Amino acid sequence: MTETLSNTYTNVGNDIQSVRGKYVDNTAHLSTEPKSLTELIELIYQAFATNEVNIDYVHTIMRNYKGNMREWAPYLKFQPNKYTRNLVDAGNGKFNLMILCWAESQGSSIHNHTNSHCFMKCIQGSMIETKYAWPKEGSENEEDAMRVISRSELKEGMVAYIHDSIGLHRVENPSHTDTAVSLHLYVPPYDHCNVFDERTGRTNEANVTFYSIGGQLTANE
Ligand code: CSS
Ligand code: FE2
Repeated sequence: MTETLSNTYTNVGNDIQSVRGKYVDNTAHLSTEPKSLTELIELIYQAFATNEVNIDYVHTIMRNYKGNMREWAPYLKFQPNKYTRNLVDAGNGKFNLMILCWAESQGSSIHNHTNSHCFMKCIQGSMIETKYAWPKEGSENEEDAMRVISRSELKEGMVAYIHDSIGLHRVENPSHTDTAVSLHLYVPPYDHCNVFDERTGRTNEANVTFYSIGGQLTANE
């Protein structure tokens, strides 16, 4: 499988460039080296003190954050039937930081991000991200409704970025023997998205829920 993958994220810069709006550098005074999860969260809050989203800065601190199992432990909750979404910080309504736990072979459906900026860092294991173009409306030919744009391996420590203006994606833990864990930052938060049928491109709205919040299981458990 690995031969078919482009195993670097050299296109991240271009992706970000393509969605960057008015650029206001309100982050020049901030550290770019968060030394703990708490410090990462503090820096994200400071970065969003105004309404401008400096996505380059956010990408930098997500990339530079190393972290360790001890600080992730409260959010590491796996389920046999579906990957779990575990809220770390609700970001005062401006962002959501969460840890997603992927048991062996688990993956998402193809989905969009409701106009949110999505940063995803693989913090344990390795993942595959397949990006798709939005399906053409009224396409006659169902068979090629969902066109793959790229397929990349996200190795431990790497950060991916997507936004609806780039396309859709599916994220998977390709390992049959190992779990994977990822740290996600969504700016702004969203509570529903669209999921797409790979064969037909047909779409349905889906609510997104948390398996745990602040380390406590929710009613969705
Ligand atoms: N967007 C998916 C995970 S892949 S980025 C989710 O929030 O569940
Ligand atoms: Fe996603």
